Amino acid sequence: MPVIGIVDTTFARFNMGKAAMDEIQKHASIKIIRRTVPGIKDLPVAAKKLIDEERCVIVMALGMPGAKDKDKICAHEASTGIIQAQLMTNTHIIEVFVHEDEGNDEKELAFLMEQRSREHALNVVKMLFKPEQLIKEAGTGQRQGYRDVGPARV
Ligand code: RDL
Ligand code: RDL
Ligand code: RDL
Repeated sequence: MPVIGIVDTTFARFNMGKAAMDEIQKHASIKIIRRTVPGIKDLPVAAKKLIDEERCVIVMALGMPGAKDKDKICAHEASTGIIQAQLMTNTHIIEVFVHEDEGNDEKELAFLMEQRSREHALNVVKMLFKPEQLIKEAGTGQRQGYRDVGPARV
């Protein structure tokens, strides 16, 4: 039976890991190993350890880049690290980032963080168990958190 890994951060202003775990458990009875690290730059190695040491077949890396310029740089660095960890392990690490300034207020931010975590958790379930469902959704303008934008029309 495959194991799914989840890593989130204490920096984030919403419990993203909890939402992701809850969503996965609604759709699949599967073992989940969860880790929490301080911030997004700590996600790549935590995800890699879940793959190398805990044999996770896919990992979700969840976090919240802050609103300042230095946070955006930090997010880019974290993203690059997450991609590197994927290439080193030949394993998907689904990056779930919600930028603090994506929400117009705290309520919208919390909504977005919960919704994006849950929708990417569903993507993980599909990648593992229903890859043909993702092929059906190809080119349909899916978004996570926001409303889907749909296909471009001619
Ligand atoms: O390794 C310890 C920290 O450096 C690490 O946790 C960083 O990811 C923390 N951090 C920053 O240093 C920063 O400037 C974070 C952000 N910005 C950020 O926007 N979001 C984070 N961490 O999750
Ligand atoms: O690993 C899950 C997602 O992080 C990954 O699928 C990203 O490529 C999704 N994504 C963004 O997070 C983003 O900020 C995409 C875009 N922008 C984009 O412009 N086009 C995409 N994905 O195809
Ligand atoms: O078009 C509006 C948004 O889709 C766009 O601003 C995205 O870049 C927002 N976004 C992120 O910034 C991100 O880090 C998204 C994701 N991750 C994501 O995983 N899925 C999204 N948007 O739909």
